[in-house]
Amino acid sequence: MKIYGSSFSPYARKVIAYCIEAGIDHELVSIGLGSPDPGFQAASPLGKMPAMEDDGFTLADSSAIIHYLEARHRPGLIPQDPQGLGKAVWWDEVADAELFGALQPAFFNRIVLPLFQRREGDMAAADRAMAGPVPKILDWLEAHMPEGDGWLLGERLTLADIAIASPLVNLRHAGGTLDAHPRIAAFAERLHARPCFASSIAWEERALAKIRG
Ligand SMILES: N[C@@H](CCC(=O)N[C@@H](CS)C(=O)NCC(=O)O)C(=O)O
Repeated sequence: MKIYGSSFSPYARKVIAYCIEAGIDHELVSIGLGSPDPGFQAASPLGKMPAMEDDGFTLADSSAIIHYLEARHRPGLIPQDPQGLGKAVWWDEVADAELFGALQPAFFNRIVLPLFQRREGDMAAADRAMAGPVPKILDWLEAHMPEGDGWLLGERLTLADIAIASPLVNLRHAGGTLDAHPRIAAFAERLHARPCFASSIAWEERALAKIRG
């Protein structure tokens, strides 16, 4: 199976981490935003990453891809009981829309524009995001973190944990800290140390250091 995307994308990173946790063989075809790669263009009707191709079947959108893979391989990373399933979908949406939604202006203007596209970022927009929407969603998340070594949906790691952990990597890249959110910090440290995130984070940090010179 091919995954088209960049591990800097929280959505692509989520799919890659899911595949590693699930033990699903995959090849990352590394592309940039709006890539003309014909395989990516064929797999992603709206030109957004990630997209995938699996035995000739193409699909875009991180959540759609993960639900397809869960149905195809049954690794058990998404609960199948109605309530567990509903909660997993909900946490995935919180991660994609609320957490990364709040953070996106900071990541885009501090990292994507200046470092990847060599264009000036809107630092005021980045600072506004980091001063308002980001702490607001982090405050909420802090109050809903699992106790101790627990997981968001109970006793085992699920898509919910992978989905929330992924944009927390972008927070780190964008210069955000979790000093005021110790429970999220402990969760992030635990999740980001897992092989499913650790190697991509190390690669991303090396790439950023190289670009920054
Ligand atoms: N809901 C989509 C969001 C995908 C998305 O917005 N990806 C961004 C990169 S992080 C993208 O490709 N943006 C390019 C564009 O909007 O044209 C998913 O979960 O995959």
